[in-house]
Amino acid sequence: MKDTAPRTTRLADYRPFGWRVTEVHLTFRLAPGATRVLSRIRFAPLDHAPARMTLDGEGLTLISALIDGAPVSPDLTTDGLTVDVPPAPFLWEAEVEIAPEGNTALEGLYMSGGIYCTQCEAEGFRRITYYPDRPDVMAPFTVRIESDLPVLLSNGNPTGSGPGFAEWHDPWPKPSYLFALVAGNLVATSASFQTAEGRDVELNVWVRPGDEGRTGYALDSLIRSMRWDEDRFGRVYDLDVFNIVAVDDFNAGAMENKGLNIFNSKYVLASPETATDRDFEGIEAVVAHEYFHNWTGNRITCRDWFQLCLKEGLTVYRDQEFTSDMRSRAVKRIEDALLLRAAQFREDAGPLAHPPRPDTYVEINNFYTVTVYEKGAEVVRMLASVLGPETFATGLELYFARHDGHAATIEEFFACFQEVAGDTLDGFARWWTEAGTPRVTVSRHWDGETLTLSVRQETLGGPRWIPLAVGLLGPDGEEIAPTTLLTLKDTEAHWRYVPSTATWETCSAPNGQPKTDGAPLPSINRGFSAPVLLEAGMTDAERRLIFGHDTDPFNRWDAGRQLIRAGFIGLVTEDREPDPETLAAMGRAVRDDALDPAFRALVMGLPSDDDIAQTLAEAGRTPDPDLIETGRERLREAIAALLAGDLRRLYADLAPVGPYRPDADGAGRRALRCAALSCLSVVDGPDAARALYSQADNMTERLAALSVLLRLGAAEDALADFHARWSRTPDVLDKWFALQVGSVKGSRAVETALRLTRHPDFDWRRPNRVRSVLGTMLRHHAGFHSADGAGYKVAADWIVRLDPANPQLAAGLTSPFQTWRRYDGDRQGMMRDALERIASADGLSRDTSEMVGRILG
Ligand code: 0A1
Ligand code: ZN
Repeated sequence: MKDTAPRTTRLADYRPFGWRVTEVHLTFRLAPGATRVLSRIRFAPLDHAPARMTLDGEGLTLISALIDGAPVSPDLTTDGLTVDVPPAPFLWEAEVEIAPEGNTALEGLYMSGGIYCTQCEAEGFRRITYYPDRPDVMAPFTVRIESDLPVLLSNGNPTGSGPGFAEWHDPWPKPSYLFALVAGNLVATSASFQTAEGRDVELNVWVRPGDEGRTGYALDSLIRSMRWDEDRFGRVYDLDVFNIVAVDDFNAGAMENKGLNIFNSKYVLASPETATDRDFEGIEAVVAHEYFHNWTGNRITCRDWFQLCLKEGLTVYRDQEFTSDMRSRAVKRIEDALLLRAAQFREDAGPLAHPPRPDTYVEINNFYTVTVYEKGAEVVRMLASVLGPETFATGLELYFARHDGHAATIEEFFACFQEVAGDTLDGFARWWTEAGTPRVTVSRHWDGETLTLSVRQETLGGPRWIPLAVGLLGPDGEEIAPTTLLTLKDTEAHWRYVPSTATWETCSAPNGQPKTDGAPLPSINRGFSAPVLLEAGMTDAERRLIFGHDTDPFNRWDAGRQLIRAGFIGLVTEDREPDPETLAAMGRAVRDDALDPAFRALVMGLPSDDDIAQTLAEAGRTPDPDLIETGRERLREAIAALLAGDLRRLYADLAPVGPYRPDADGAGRRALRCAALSCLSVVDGPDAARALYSQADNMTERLAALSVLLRLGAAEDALADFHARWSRTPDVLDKWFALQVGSVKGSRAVETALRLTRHPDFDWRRPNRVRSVLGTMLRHHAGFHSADGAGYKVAADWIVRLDPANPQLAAGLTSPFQTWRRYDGDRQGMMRDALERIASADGLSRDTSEMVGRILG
């Protein structure tokens, strides 16, 4: 049983465990309904060890317990046990029984399609056996698995196997959240990799028989990640094998268990026919992310869960760098900024706001957030830019050397950089400890000769270091000052540009009457150097200059987006026609063959409905989801009308020239071609999409075509065809479900989702399927917020229904409610009712009740 009482864990209460664990030996006798787990664990008391020891344990049936060979009778509680222990090193032995088959929460040991697998982060190991289930207790593990299944895997290196058993030993001390076990009928695609230290490593990607033809890209991504981490960060792999296993039922994307990464099959299985370009990019990034955790997370782990961003922020930073090196750095930066602004800024602006390193939590599973991951990565990226690449690299080396084999804190990480920089870097650390997105205002003063920038920050919890990359453009858009990093350290600072030395120097506040003639134009926050809300007071003409000419691709894209967003808002709030000059500028970029097609596709991407709603809310207005949805259609029509000729030409010119390859160039061309198709369909109807659907040799184009057909209400045949082809391929069928909900108008999204929950292929026990249908509905702005409240009702019904089976899944579905205070009184009332109904459900999990409680405020 879950403890439903809200029990808050506080960073300030951290105390080390009283014992060291010197050895862990586990034996698993696998059976679906009654698995026996035998543990032999050696504990050695530390100075402060009390006379009684507490171990975590949830849902375990204790069969026997011994200390130094003598039976003991621990006191059992709902979340563990306590037992008297000797004041000297001792051996704890326990036998427990668990039922993996009935484990629908997918934490601990569970079964997915006949495969035994584990998920122990954050606190799943306590559902496997009694243990100090906390990341600062690190120990070497030896595991014996007894089962007739053909493939039996655990962490570390294989040390023996025979009929009905296999043994594994992991020499690297690790916390229990990195424990893993897999057993099943699986097949591997394998390769060998020689490390820079000369170690031969066997690499395996394990999948269900029949899926082995779709493992090549994951394996190749792994090999590239291993080489890259050696080359770029000097990190070398440290075991004889590295196993990846794909399972269909998984709450998250993947998990970095030492030497045995377990993946949601969505991030492993791919072929041109089944996976989109986005899927390929996601697989490459997630494989890399999990692999990079071997050093940032596993060799050096977190002291406690408050330090989660120590491993996640740093590892996301590393995987972003990997993708930037494998693909286009500019495009990756834009994609990351899009995600950050859409999801993290939203989180920071509402009731779920928390710092990358929070200081309290009720359920740690609720803190695997965009703030911890993506903002955590931004903080590392800013640290790298503030210090410069060499000092950053030296600090990171020191961190690896000093903390290898330990459980560290953000302070310890930061201290390494302060030490090599010889500076206290005061004010930088607030990025980790304070919530909220800083608002930065820049004003300009030109006296006819000198340009002065005055920069101010509005920040919660005191000023932070804000690194702004700045360049200057001349009147024709030519670059007259290269990118320079200006780091704002106080609430306000002034810099003036000195052309003779091409440098910026700090100065006092400018005075005198400003002039306008001949003033250079600053391009501020290039490359999104700081994750802030920037108000630079630019005119549309200045934005067009940056959009057309800046040397910084991020700011070019961003200026274009600001123009489009302004037009979108004007359309929604004042029924203003889109500005023809903006559309013309967009047309010039889309036509410009000198620009990367992927970049041009991003230029064509309109801000999301939620983005527009957020902008309106920030301006003190109440967003109307229907008006926003219609506004988007009108904007698309205007673009289509103006650019139809160009788009038709682009669509033809970008037709594939060879067989599909999932690389960045090909993906960019397809992204632009599909964007052109989608826009053109507004004026040309469904014919081109129909043709593409039937001719495409890849899922990217097929899915894009299907989405257009759905939007035009002309998808019946294509939908049936798609289902017939893929009904037995779960990861592809998920796309079929998601697209139907995501591609229809808001008024129909809810009824479509509801209808699909009754489809024979809908299975509410499968997280990916639930997220395809209900997750998509919740993210459909006009659908979820439909005026009759149907979206809220369906969401609440399903959250209440899913919660007892899978609390993590249910809790995750509550997050779209976080913006409820933005909307009109009727909608607010209906959302509050829905949230209160969830809150009052009998036996609601800690996961969901914490989320709902925080959202309601
Ligand atoms: N550490 C993994 C993600 C992960 C987190 C939590 C989970 O269950 C609560 C599962 C996986 C990563 O960063 O990839
Ligand atoms: Zn991670």
